[in-house]
Amino acid sequence: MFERPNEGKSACVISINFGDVDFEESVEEIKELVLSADMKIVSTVNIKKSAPDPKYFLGSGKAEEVKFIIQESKADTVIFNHNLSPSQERNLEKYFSALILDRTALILFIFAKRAKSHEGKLQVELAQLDHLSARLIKGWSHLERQKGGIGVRGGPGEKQLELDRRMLRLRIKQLKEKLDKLKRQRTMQRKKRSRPSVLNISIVGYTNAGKSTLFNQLTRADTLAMNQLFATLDTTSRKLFIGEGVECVVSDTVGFIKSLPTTLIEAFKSTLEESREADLLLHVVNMANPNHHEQIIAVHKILEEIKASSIPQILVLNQIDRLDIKANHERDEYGRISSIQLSAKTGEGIELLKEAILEVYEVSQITNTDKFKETSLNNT
Ligand SMILES: Nc1nc2c(ncn2[C@@H]2O[C@H](COP(=O)(O)OP(=O)(O)OP(=O)(O)O)[C@@H](O)[C@H]2O)c(=O)[nH]1
Ligand SMILES: [Mg+2]
Repeated sequence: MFERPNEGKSACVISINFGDVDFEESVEEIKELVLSADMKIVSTVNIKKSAPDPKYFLGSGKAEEVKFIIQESKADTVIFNHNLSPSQERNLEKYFSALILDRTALILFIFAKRAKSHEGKLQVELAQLDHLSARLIKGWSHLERQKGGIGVRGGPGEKQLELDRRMLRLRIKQLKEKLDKLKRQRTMQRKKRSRPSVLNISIVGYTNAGKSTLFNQLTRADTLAMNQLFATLDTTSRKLFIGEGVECVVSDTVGFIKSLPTTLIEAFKSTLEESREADLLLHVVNMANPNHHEQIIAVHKILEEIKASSIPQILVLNQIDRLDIKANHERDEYGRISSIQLSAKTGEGIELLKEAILEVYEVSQITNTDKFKETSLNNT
């Protein structure tokens, strides 16, 4: 429902260092996000500050300097590498006379561009409306700006605002109902498909880590793999046979990112929760990224949020070809393969990964037999 006024637009990107240890990496990440949104970066501003300013986030003195930079560089969109409150966003928009996008809005925008499936589109719309509803207050209405959106004309008077809010609530309710129905259908399909002899594998990890490349390498599929954040939005599944005809279903999923907006986690819950049903998670990490430890932590956090953290996990330390490291694996204290260093691109180490999957399969068969016994006992 959002217009796409930002495509090909000129952006000024602002990052504020509040003493964060990973500031430089976060500056790189926001740049990649902006480029993934197909915008041009015409100026960047990095500022040090001890705490955010309630009115302009960056303080009024700095705001004046930045205003000058925005005008000089002819930026029409200002992107903050942070999340802003609705009032800060409104104040900045007035002061800079430019479109303001905070981190969440930017990620939402990229998701909106990528969503292809019916469900994906509904999920993005729900997240956008959720983000919008917090911003729908007197004197400033997003709906007013987004002509062609919900179709509001005229100023944001009280009556109009109440109408906007009511329309939003109604649409949000509709979307939730539709998504619930799709979720039920999906659960039923999954139940029909799922057999204890099949190992369900979900590939998870930080965005751009190489999940789709690994998926293609494992299943010889042709899923879009690009040097772009959030290239994959819809879950794709494929069969894979390893060893003596052991059947696996491998799923490629949406990438995670540090402080993934909660509106998105909520909206994408059913897609994200698919991973919760997996027997095994392949957690793909881009080892060549200097910030990969942080990314591992961010992924663990999200896995916890979607209650998938207790599923067996193999850490796939990917992109070894960029580091001149040989394929290798490590075992945990129980002798299980816990991590594998490989290259999804060249295929080096893929065989090791398949062996590890087979090991997990054998263990899962023992557990399934136990489960089967339990259900039989319960049924008698
Ligand atoms: N050199 C090298 N590049 C890799 C490797 N794996 C992935 N890449 C590259 O990294 C980029 C991202 O790969 P994808 O497979 O799209 O990553 P993803 O995790 O699916 O990303 P999203 O779907 O956007 O979250 C692409 O340009 C790949 O070619 C690898 O092992 N070595
Ligand atoms: Mg992908």
